[in-house]
Amino acid sequence: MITLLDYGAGNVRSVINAIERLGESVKIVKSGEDILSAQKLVFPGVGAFGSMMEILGQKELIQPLKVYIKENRPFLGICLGLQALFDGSDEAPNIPGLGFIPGQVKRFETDLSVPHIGWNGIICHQSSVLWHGLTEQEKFYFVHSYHAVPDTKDAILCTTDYGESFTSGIQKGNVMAVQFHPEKSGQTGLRVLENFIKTYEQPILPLQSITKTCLSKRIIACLDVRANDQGDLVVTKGDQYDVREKGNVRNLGKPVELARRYYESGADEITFLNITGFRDFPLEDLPMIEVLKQTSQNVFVPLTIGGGIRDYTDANGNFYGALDVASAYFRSGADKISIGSDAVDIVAEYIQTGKETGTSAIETIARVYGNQAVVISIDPRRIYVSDPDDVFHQVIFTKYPGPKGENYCWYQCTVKGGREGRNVDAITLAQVCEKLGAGEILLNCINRDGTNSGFDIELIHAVRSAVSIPVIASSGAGCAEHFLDVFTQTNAESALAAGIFHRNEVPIQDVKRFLTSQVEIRQ
Ligand code: 1PR
Repeated sequence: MITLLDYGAGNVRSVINAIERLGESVKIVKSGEDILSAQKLVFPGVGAFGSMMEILGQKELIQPLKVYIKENRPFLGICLGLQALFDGSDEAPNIPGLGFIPGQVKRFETDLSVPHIGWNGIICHQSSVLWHGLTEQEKFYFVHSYHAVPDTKDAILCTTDYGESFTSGIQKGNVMAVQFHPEKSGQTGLRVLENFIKTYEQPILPLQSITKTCLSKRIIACLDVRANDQGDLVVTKGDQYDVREKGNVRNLGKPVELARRYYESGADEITFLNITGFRDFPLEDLPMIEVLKQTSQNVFVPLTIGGGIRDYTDANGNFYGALDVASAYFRSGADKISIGSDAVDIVAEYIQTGKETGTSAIETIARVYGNQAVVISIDPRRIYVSDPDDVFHQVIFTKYPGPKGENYCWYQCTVKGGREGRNVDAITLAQVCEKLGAGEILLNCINRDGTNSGFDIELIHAVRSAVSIPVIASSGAGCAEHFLDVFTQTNAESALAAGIFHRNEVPIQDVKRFLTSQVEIRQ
């Protein structure tokens, strides 16, 4: 029996699913007594340090946790569950941590994008039961903006490089904690969890073979999901966002099955877009929540879900905030949510008033679940101009002139799946969303979507250069070479494709095989 400390933020469903997959049952902590009577305690933390410590305090769990840890009983902290062991965090300067390891949690200071999102390696410094079956070549999934800085080196279990070398694991006796997410790190992560759950005789140290770790570029499979005309939830795919062929919604498979296939084929992440979410409110459109729940039982890489995340009042006058929708998605197994149409309206209002309201979907969700959990999905379309001064938008010079020979274009943001344009450009949208607390940009391009003609490198380069959060390049992938193009010609951290994966034209393994030795990739 594993006792799990769920203080109410983020995706503990994945941790429960992973532990149950390993054949163990899970007991959720309801009171301090449950901590004190635990045989093995797992503490997955997500969100922000300050709110985590406050909630632990309100629930009177801090003292029992301190007692449990001091007694050197088996403990595995994950992500914020590692940071909590320290004296405090720069993220919430006046709120003390558990003070078990002397040191402070600090924000990354690097030119690289922050949050540090994706698959990175570890260099082991201590023997541990956690390392059974590992070779030190493995990659784990990280997602965080802050990292722990211990005062002394004795508790450092492993380190990882991201601009600087940082502590990615600590161990003091039976108290262990990792900054990465084992429950989201595929088979390798499950092995680490299993090593904690099952007691091995001796701690071991993997063969030391690497001296530096490197963040991989991520390959993401995207599933656009909607009900077809028969009412079945299907994965569909548009051609420049038109998902109908001869009047019918294209049906490329079942969402749960396809997601599982992509996980098994090596997808680094899976994204679901509920593409009719703008009209079918997700809390009334429960099949999508069910898809997420079922997927997270079998898929142990990060899941993002988008569609319909906005404030909503139903026919009976009941109000639901965007945070309620996001919370339902997180509880069902999502690690990140993506906001499309609502982000455009939020930014349009911001441009008019110049003020942050503190109440937008981006701000409210980021406050509770952390910036890394908020992705902005942009659906831009090219608008050509002859002279950059013709419009107030951020304009780029293009190598591919418009129909009248125009040498410039801006990228108009659209809402409702490209049905309506707004007077906001994609570069400004990305910048404002970063300012409001978004942690990542999913950058589609209507002109390229479903065309197999390659990513819009000009758009991706322009947006990635304008923000310091990670960018997912999307739309237009037609062959493995297109992934190499986007990774070598822009600084995008990841690339997403749909059509070529769904139709099995270019399987994920082929993309990865092609990129190996040219780009850092998770094998
Ligand atoms: O506006 O917050 O409700 O979110 C709706 C979400 O649904 C948005 O993220 C929006 O991008 C998406 N969406 C809405 N309509 C469509 C459509 O296709 N008719 N899909 C749609 C957008 C774009 C990508 C696609 C890539 C790669 N799909 O997700 O997967 O372009 O495709 P490719 O590799 O085949 O070229 P809200």
